[in-house]
Amino acid sequence: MFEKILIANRGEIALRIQRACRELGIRTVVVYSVADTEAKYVKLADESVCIGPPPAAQSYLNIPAIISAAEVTDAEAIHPGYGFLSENADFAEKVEASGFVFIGPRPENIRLMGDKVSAKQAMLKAGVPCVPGSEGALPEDPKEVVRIARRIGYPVIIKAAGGGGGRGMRVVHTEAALLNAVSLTRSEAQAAFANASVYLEKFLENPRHIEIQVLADEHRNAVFLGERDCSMQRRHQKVIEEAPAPELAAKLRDRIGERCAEACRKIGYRGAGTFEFLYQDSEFYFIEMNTRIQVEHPVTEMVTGIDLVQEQIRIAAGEKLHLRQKDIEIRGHAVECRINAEDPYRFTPSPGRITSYHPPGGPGIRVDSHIYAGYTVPPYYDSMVGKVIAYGASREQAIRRMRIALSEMVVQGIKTNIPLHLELLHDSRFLRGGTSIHYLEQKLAEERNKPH
Ligand code: MV4
Repeated sequence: MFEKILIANRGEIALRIQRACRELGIRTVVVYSVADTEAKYVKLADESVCIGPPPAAQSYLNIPAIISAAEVTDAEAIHPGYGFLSENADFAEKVEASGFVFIGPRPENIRLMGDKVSAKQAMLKAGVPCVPGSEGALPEDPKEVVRIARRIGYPVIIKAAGGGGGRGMRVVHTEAALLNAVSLTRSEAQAAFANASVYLEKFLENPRHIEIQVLADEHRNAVFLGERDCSMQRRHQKVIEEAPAPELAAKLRDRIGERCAEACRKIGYRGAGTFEFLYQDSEFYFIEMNTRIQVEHPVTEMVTGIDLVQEQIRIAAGEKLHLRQKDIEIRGHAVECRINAEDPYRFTPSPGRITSYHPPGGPGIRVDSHIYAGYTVPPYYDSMVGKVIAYGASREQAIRRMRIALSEMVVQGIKTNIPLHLELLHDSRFLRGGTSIHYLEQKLAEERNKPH
């Protein structure tokens, strides 16, 4: 096992990784920007290295500075967390070329999944069901493009190969609008991702977002750890996640989960990973694979009892998976609310000093957050300041516990989205479960139009 790991991230996930390291008896180095100098998790780490000024491009995305920090502190491995450099194949490659272990998949696999066209081709070949669409990237010939869209049937969605997570997409309802939309998406993709390659898919009108968590070691062993339902989102930012997905038959979960685990074995995947699916009319359609630990990993940890970050570290150290599929059981239900420093209805960021803080607690409540009274939320990064996770024997119990937790929770000095969460936790459609990816935006639009 490693003796020292460098954490190339900030905020709640930097603290979460530190806790995993401490439990494994590993010393930690945290890198931080000038804006995070006063953060408590920086002081809690065994060592810390300032790597640059507040803008992420000069600090948390500064590859040479991070690798130098690993060199001067004699760290053996680098955990990238989520966001920042976590899915940057060049970073993973440079980390390994400098003699450190990258806690994540092989660079080739990160690259394969970063290009959504090659990801989909690899998954089709590995037996994972995908959204019907073009076979690979669209050709230049407009007649061919029209033919492909006709075969798929309207509405179709154009997606950039270099996009993902909702960036670089356009829905087309008629043939008349197709070619102009393709050329617009191509130029936007060229500008945003330096890759004009685009592909077509059937547009699914009312799906849910359900994702499968996997773990794989470098000896071609792979398991799946059930699913998460992340349909409650606004502008591609998840708001509430839960595990298991409401109303999903265990048989369907096991069937798709086994396909994902088998795909990992086939491509030689290593580490933690997430297969993202759209789920509609009892069918799963693969859209993307994430090659990092995700924000919402705690709901999976709560229902499986498995520490995903510790597993990532063990896998990176070359250990064989000690988990077998038959030993992985989904027990109870977990819900996660992302707590953002923002106006709860206008969604504008609300950085600043937290003047008072009372975190919730009690049975089944987990708080993953780095904040404290007196902490200043910097304006330079994502507005998420933590997550509250509620576990219960049933979905109803988890939701009841979450309501109590958030009604106890006090964060003063900044605005947070806690009031929005409390409203959603009483929403009859949410309580029924199984709402689509469009539900929250529709609900917010209706509320805006209501006279007050
Ligand atoms: C889709 C889709 C409907 N049909 N693909 C958005 C994020 C990116 N991961 C893929 N996305 C979508 N792809 C087809 N063929 C609808 C979305 C989508 C979405 C997906 C997951 C979660 C939230 C979403 C919000 C809007 C659109």
